[in-house]
Amino acid sequence: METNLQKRRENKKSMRVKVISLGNAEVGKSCIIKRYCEKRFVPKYMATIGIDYGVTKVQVRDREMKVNIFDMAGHQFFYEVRNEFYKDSQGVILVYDVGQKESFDALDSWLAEMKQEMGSHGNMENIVFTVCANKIDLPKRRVVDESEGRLWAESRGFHYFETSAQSGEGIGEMFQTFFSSIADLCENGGRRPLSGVSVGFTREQADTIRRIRSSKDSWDMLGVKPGATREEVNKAYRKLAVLLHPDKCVAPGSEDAFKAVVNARTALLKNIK
Ligand SMILES: Nc1nc2c(ncn2[C@@H]2O[C@H](COP(=O)(O)OP(=O)(O)OP(=O)(O)O)[C@@H](O)[C@H]2O)c(=O)[nH]1
Ligand SMILES: [Mg+2]
Repeated sequence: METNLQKRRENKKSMRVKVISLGNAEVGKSCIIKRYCEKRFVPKYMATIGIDYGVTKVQVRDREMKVNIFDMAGHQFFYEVRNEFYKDSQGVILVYDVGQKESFDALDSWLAEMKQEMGSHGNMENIVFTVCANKIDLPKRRVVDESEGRLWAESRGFHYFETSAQSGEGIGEMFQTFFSSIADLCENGGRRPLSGVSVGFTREQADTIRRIRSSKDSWDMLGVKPGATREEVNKAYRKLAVLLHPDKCVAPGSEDAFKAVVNARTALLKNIK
């Protein structure tokens, strides 16, 4: 009894983490953070001068997390200011604009700059990276497609999200997954838990199974809004079914997750005309 109580108390302890944002100028780093923290979008471009700093509190499972966010300027000009802020980060939000190929191609050089500034003591392996393919609200100007971005991210063991700071799409999910992975990292003694690639399943599959386990209802499980159409439910179902089909997915728990998704879809379709 006492041990359980102690454990629960420990879990309630708050964590302090540091995250940074990286990516070319004007890709939307500040707007993504603003959308999450302030729930708003500013269309006018105001370049970040050096660094912007903010702090936010988030609840991850039963723990409170105090997140220090360092929003970096993308302009080359601010390199000198940026370089001191790479150290001691637990998480990195890498952003590119899906309408600007150069910003996608630049992701490698952002990683290289970070690695160089972290020096020999820093270990890039024990940091959670999430990639935001941003500005998906402008499909006509899109030049980097989802599979290209996802492959780049997931082959490195990074999360990948399609986002729009303008509409808010993908932002909540991105931060939720990001913070939950950082919590996993902290609980794992500061080491990134085994990446999906090396254990035969992708991070996305693992995250989806975790999300399905913790979903509050069938809508939530399929990731659609209450009141969604049959078509939307089927589309969401198909995406999850392909991802989690037991024939293709070897992640632990995929079979149960797959069954749960099938049941959720059946339950929802019963009540939609
Ligand atoms: N349509 C659209 N515009 C966006 C989106 N995100 C950002 N923008 C716009 O893109 C411009 C740049 O956004 P910022 O967030 O300031 O870009 P940044 O990456 O922080 O730029 P630096 O601070 O200079 O490195 C602004 O005009 C934003 O309004 C998005 O998802 N969709
Ligand atoms: Mg900015």
